[in-house]
Amino acid sequence: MLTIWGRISSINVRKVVLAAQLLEIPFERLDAGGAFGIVNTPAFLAKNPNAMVPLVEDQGFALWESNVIVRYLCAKHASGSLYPTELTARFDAERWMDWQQTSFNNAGREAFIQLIRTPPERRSAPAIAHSVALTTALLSQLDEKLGQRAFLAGEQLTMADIPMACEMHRWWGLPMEHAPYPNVQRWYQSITALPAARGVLDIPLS
Ligand SMILES: N[C@@H](CCC(=O)N[C@@H](CS)C(=O)NCC(=O)O)C(=O)O
Repeated sequence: MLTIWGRISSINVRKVVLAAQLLEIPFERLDAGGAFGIVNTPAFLAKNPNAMVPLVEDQGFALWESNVIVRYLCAKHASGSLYPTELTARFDAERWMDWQQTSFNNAGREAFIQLIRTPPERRSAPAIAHSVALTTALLSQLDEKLGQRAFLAGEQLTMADIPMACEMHRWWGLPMEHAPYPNVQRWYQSITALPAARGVLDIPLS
């Protein structure tokens, strides 16, 4: 059985849990990271020297890096569907996964840290405003793309949608005004309606 180490309060852990639930593969999730510790134990570090979650172990194969884990699980269990096999379709999906991790996540992280993990009296309004401005530009791009296709990499759900759905769960969970992005909202609702989204996209941020 697949073992997933990581606290569910981590967006990167949620990606892996969402992937496993979409793939309907049996798994156990063990809390680790943050207040749960464990990540600095020798046993954990031997499997992930970065001392971070998520970490998965699949039949003795230990793997870290959330988007890589999503790719691995989809390639193993849903080749030709969640993991597109035609080359341009696959890299269309890959592109959105990297965009989530290197562009969108970087833009929105500070607003999340400030609004969820920083006490109100220590929050920086300029830092929040900067993060929101950076993210707003990316949301416009995302909304335009999702006005042209049902899912990020075409008309079918693929691995590309998994990290971005978790990202939008985090963004829309921030206690602030949110501008409407109708195409992103339509796409997101189509994913949150799936039974696989339970326990992942319906939990409060912490
Ligand atoms: N690039 C890594 C980043 C992993 C990461 O930043 N994990 C955070 C939680 S989101 C972590 O482990 N922080 C330390 C901790 O929780 O103890 C990935 O996508 O898996």
